Amino acid sequence: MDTELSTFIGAMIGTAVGDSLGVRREGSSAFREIKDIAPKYSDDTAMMIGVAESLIECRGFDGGHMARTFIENYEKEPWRGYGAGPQRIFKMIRAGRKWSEKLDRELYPGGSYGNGAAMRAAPIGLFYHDNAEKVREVAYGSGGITHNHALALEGAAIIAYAVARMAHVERPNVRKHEFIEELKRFTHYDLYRKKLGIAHKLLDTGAERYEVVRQLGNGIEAYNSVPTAVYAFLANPDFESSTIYAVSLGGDADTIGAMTGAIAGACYGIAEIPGRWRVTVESGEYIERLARKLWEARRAVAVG
Ligand code: F2R
Ligand code: MG
Repeated sequence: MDTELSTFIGAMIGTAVGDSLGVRREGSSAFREIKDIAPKYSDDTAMMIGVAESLIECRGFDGGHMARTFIENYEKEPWRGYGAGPQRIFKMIRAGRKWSEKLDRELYPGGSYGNGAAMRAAPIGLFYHDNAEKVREVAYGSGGITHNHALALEGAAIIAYAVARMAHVERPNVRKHEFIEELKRFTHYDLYRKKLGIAHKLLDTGAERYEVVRQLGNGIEAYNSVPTAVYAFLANPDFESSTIYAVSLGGDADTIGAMTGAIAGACYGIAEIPGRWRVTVESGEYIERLARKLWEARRAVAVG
């Protein structure tokens, strides 16, 4: 299989697998490894699918279209466990408000800093993988439909950029320290730079799980989960161990699992995702087809 195509499918199936591995552990405080995925993915994957569907149909980012896609998908399956903010925002838009009004700022001071923009960002990194500024611009545009706190948007940009970079590394030999330094250079925010620096140090010390959670976090806030996902990816040698480890940290396990799965899936490619997960993940065939369409759409835009 074409390496780039394998990256696209790996990142999107990786999101769904990480999410499905963690979804039964979301909110747990115990450190426990689990190896079986749940039969259903959650809002993390549903919204990642929405991002991909819209990028494919519009051959790039269109905020109005992406917002409509999110809403239509939510209305078909409102039981997926969506965050409180997005659910209210979708209803506000249905009632006539504009998607671009930064509606989360009416719900949370300064907007939402939840990780809902980051958890769905993988297709953006894939589609724009050769253009870091476009990755940031579209991560912010897509994130801003539901999240306008600077740290939520930056978290989305970091996940999208991490996925994007995986299309350019000679896998599976990611140079961990260079990669984390690259993310530190990419981010515009001191808090992320600081946390990525902590992740760098933890990589060197081989820290216990409680220490990773104490220093990086495992919460629903983007800044308490995005650096943790980067760490979970870098601290483990393959897709399987990265995602099992991510989920074993507890807390917002499905979302840390989804983000880790996106980066690890992009890095190692679809062939390295264990078959037992690849064949049982919900809507796996649809997600693989979508990843292929996203890859084709990117090639058409790049060529045209
Ligand atoms: N919704 C969940 N989990 C809840 C349980 C689901 C259950 N299993 C079920 O089936 O119902 N998980 C999903 O939501 C997270 C992503 O959330 P998102 O999209 O960021 O939502 P929101 O509402 O924007 O933010 C989440 C919470 O963060 C706090 N918060 C955000 N900004 C804040 C601010 N400025 N000030 C204070 N608090 C702020 C609030 O508590 C929000 O509710 C993922 O985990 C996904 O899996
Ligand atoms: Mg979650």
